[in-house]
Amino acid sequence: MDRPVLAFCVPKFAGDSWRAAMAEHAPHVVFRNRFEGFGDPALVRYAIAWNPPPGELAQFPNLACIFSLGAGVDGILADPTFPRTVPLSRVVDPDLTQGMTQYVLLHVMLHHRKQRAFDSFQRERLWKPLTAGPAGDVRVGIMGTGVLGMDAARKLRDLGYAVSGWNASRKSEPGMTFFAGMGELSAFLAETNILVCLLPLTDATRHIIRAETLRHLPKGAFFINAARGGHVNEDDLLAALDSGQLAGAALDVFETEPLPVTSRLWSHPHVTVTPHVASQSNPKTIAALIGESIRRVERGEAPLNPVDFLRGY
Ligand code: NDP
Ligand code: OXD
Repeated sequence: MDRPVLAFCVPKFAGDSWRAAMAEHAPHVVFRNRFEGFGDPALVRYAIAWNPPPGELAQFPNLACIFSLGAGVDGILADPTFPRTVPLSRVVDPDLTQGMTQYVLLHVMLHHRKQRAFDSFQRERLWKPLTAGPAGDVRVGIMGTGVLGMDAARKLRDLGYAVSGWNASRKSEPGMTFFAGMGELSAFLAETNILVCLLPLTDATRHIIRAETLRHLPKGAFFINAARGGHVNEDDLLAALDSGQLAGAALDVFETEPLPVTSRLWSHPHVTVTPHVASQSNPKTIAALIGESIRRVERGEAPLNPVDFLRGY
């Protein structure tokens, strides 16, 4: 009998480390990428996908499950031919969560502790103490306290920060304040000193960071985007940075990636740019989760962490 094929649908990337990790965690599955050819489309039972070219997944008639290479699935669902009868499993991995929490805490503390100012004073050999103030006076507002946002929120709370979350549904967690839905967005923003975006990119959240939302923040707030560039209207963001409505921003994701060399964000004095590395998928830990999902699907069960196609995340 033919062995099931797992198609690695990731443009420009052969996936050697994924092949090795999948051989360990699902040895009965044959790993194929586009460079060697996927072979007979009818034998493809599984796919690992990240921004696949439109139509690539739809060519496999017998898919039993698709695995996103990351937590966000917007780049997969953007394909209008995506086969919505096939379960799509996304990444929920403690390693990925920890990496994101590190990124958020790093930029919250660089801002709160005024480290960028001290860096510039050092270049001038300037001994100039500034006061950061207590963490409890700084409110970090997290848009999207899901898997990633809630972990960062808990650790920020444990460091003494005042923490709020904004979600589609109402959540609760000791020592935090929660807001829900568009009707409560302006109240959430009004008390946020450091705004963190960790939302999934959907029709409801595209360009949610724009002039009319930024104006609700207290003047001089700081913005951290580690979710998707599509959440932000970059012209409005630059205008808010230029006017001082925002004191600064740490941006890991952009409308166009790689960030075009012509973008003003590269050289803005109050912007920190990182190249979509806030948290990176680890083939070793994620292949173990995919192996477990494959076993579940073969038993007729749902995979781990299935995406709700109606919500889009
Ligand atoms: P989850 O699905 O666990 O959490 C999403 C959260 O967003 C939920 O709390 C959800 O609320 C909330 N939300 C969704 N839609 C809305 C809306 N319309 N209004 C208000 N709240 C909303 O996702 P993860 O935490 O696992 O991941 C979040 C995102 O982080 C990913 O989608 C991805 O884009 C990004 N990411 C970026 C990485 C990077 O390196 N830059 C790495 C990994 C992920 P509710 O529960 O009420 O529905
Ligand atoms: C993800 C990402 O969604 O890396 O996991 O962006």
